Amino acid sequence: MDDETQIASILKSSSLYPIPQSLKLSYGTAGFRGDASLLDSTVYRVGILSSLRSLKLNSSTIGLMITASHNKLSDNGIKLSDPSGGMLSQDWEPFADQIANASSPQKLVSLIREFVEKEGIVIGEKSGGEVWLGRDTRPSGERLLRAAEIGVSSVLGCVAVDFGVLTTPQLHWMVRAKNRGLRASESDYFESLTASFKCLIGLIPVSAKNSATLLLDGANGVGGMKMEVLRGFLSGLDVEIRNTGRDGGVLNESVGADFVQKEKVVPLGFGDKDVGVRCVSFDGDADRLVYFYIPENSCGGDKVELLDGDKILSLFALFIKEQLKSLGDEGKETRLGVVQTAYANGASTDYVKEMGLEVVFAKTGVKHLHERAEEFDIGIYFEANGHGTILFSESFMSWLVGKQKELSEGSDEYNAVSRLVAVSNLINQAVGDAISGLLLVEVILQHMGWSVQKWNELYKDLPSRQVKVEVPDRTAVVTTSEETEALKPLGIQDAINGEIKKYQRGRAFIRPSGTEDVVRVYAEASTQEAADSLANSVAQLVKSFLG
Ligand code: 16G
Ligand code: MG
Repeated sequence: MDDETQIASILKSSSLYPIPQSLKLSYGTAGFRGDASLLDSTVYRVGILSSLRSLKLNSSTIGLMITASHNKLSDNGIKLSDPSGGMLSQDWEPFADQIANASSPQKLVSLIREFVEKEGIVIGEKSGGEVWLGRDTRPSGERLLRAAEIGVSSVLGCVAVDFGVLTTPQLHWMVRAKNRGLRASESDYFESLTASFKCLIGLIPVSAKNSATLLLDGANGVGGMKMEVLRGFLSGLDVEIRNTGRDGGVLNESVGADFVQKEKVVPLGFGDKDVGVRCVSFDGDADRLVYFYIPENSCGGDKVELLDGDKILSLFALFIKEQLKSLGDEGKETRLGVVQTAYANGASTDYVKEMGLEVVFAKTGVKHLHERAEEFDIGIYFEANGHGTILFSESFMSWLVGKQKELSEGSDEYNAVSRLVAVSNLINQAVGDAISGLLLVEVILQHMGWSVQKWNELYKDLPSRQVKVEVPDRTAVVTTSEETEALKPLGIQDAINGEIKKYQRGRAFIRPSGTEDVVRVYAEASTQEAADSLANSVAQLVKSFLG
């Protein structure tokens, strides 16, 4: 990159976005996050990176989303979508770290020059790079999006397209569709979801439909707002939307999927009047969902029965397995697999294994689960916290579509194939999507004729406890790739094993957080007291080995 015009363009625009003193950012598990007032230079620089990524990949479209998900309102962040709709390829993360932290415009230019040369990226007025931008409802979003636009267009031949307020999964879906040459606008997203939902509802065999109202907690964010739009197109789903952000509530404050899943208590706006009703919570950028209900015997308390990502995964696995069963021997040959993390409740893993499914474990973080799920014909992945989706391989899809043409309409086999095709269109295969996940849960519950309570009975969660421990250096903890065992500090795993042995159905692990400066401890056992006690002893071990 010797072109004077290009260098001048970056030097000029980067002087508009000086890096705040002592800012030290790391790309983290899913992009940069921090206090919104400090992020202008980061967003601008990631804009440049997105353009380079587009140019590297034959000018495919890249997505850049401004969001800090479930974090507080005053934070913000960036998530990137590769052309496939998945997360930015991990081999570009170190470059993201480097340019985000470059101390001056000159340093920035020299890092970019070096990288462009190494990657063989060709920059030119006519290169046609394109980056699609979206943001959540945070007030800082508009300003930061502008910084991203300037970053994108400071690379010659690259343009930014602003799609305004979107959920993170909408942007990923749109980017995926665009790069596949399909219709890719927000209304295409709504149309695609509506059509496949309608198709699945039409394929429900008997009228055992469970038509009771669903209550949605929108976390005062973008998800509730988009569900309101979608609701206008849908029939067959009665949903009441609360915490839309218009009624004075604050984004993610005592509301939303992260709050409900971690605290296991009712979000604001829900209470005694909702006992027994099926409820669902989205997180701030609507890429996570968990279900819950307030139990009969809650006696005015605020505890909820939680149906987390593991339970959603189990429901999806059951439904898909049922369809494959209708396909006889060919269905049996289909490789249906499940991907979980070490956080998956042991009872859910037992449940899917008993169903005869292959279960593999991946490191925490969507990008890791997604990668493993691609190994199957149909791969279902979920984190307990509600991030997850279903992937259908290209070869399986072409087999399925061929099969649909061969079969006679209305037969059991035909219906099963049609359901699978519709699921592949309904579920957002780019990334976990609270809206599309909700629609699939709802259609399966109607298909089964199940209430939320009946669904909850699929298995009973083992009691578990999570704690975090602040240590001087969390990177001293190194784990195996599945995060189930600690390799460092030496000796800690033996000590943890010694504790686990003391408990019936005991299981515990430690891992360094990818988003906070802490070591996380997870424990489960046959009773809550035992899980608490195991978690505490392991936390003590962490303190003594690392303190
Ligand atoms: C990020 C990840 C999430 C993971 C969490 C773990 C994405 C989109 N998000 O939020 O999947 O569960 O980090 O956080 O990948 P931790 O490392 O602090 O425990
Ligand atoms: Mg999120």
